[in-house]
Amino acid sequence: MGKIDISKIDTINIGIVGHIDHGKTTLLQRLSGKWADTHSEELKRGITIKLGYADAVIFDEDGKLSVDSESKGNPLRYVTFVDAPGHEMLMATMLSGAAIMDAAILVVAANEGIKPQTQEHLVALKAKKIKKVIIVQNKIDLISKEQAVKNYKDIKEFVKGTIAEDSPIIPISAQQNVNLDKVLQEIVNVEIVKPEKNEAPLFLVARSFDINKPGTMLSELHGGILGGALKKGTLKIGDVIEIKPGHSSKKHGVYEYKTITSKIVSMQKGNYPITEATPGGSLAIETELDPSLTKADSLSGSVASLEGALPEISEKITISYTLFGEVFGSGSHEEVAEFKMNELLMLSMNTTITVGKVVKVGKDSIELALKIPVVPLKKESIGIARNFGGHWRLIGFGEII
Ligand SMILES: Nc1nc2c(ncn2[C@@H]2O[C@H](COP(=O)(O)OP(=O)(O)OP(=O)(O)O)[C@@H](O)[C@H]2O)c(=O)[nH]1
Ligand SMILES: [Mg+2]
Repeated sequence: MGKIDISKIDTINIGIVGHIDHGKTTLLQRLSGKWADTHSEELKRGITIKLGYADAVIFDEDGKLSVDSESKGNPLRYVTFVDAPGHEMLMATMLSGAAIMDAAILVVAANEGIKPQTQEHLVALKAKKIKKVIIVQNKIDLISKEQAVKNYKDIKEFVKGTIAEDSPIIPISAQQNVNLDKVLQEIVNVEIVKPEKNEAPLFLVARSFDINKPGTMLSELHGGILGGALKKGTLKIGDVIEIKPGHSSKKHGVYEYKTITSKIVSMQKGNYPITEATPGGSLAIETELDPSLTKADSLSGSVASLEGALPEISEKITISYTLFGEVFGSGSHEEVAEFKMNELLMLSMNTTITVGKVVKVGKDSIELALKIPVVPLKKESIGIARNFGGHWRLIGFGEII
């Protein structure tokens, strides 16, 4: 990657969502030069299972946009693409990914049209309060001009009354590199929300790792790393942060959670070291923690802030809710029934997923007893899913009250 000063350009996370096989990972590969499906099961089955990540810098060379690392042009934006799985069983993973997206590209294969997860992912973006959606009609190399026009009209009809009503719709072929500069232009057009001053920081942990190679000398060991997105406020090197729910361990068959406190040793936006972080894009934080505490995503789903700023974790929450008119994920257009006492719901909150039992049904709110406790941040948006024959389908969204 060319030499750029990351503190001088905007950083943004762009999610790539949509129905299975519509070409999300291919598009990410074309935009970033990286193939995100790397897990053996993903390669074997040819589908995305885990969230994929890839970084790119968008350059402007005499009005032509590119992500060419050799570009002598002007760097405009540092983008981290977050690739979501389209498989209907992996909705929870998609929702956790949506928590760290600043904006999203909804991929619709023009030869197949609107499919169940096209719908479900679009409502998921709404549930996660993502305001900017770019729509691409992919695989136009496979269809005639008439079919492309028909697909465009279908998409226009589909987005009526949704968050994507005024979204740009760009015909592309990810595989044949058609119109990808127009996608870059729309990414550059996404408005960057400036952080409010003096707000307590809120960092969502999407990944956590141990970056040390086996056999590293003790004096050269790096502390545990947290990867994710800063949603609010600022963080600086030297800040003492608190991570909740934190470390989980099983005692006598019951999970216990312990808040973790540590100091920020270093930070990176993409591949660039920074000293102070503001929202927008992905952030990696090196802590003083023993890396065994952060290895293998053990802290993903936690949230971090300055010491004392987060509420206590809770196994009981009350949420206000809005139900969708129909169940989107299955394609059956079934109506969403009201909540019932004792039914189990899957909740997506920040980057975490928990299952809760409905213990009280009010007029506009429900009370839930959770299996995994959460940090009950007020006003944080929650995706609500119900089980239909073994599949969690998104049925609405809510907020902790
Ligand atoms: N003809 C054509 N094929 C494409 C295009 N984009 C992607 N494909 C093919 O479509 C298939 C699926 O592509 P992926 O990128 O893996 O799809 P995905 O949306 O990431 O799939 P999941 O992650 O499993 O939801 C692959 O065989 C791609 O080569 C395109 O523009 N034109
Ligand atoms: Mg994929």
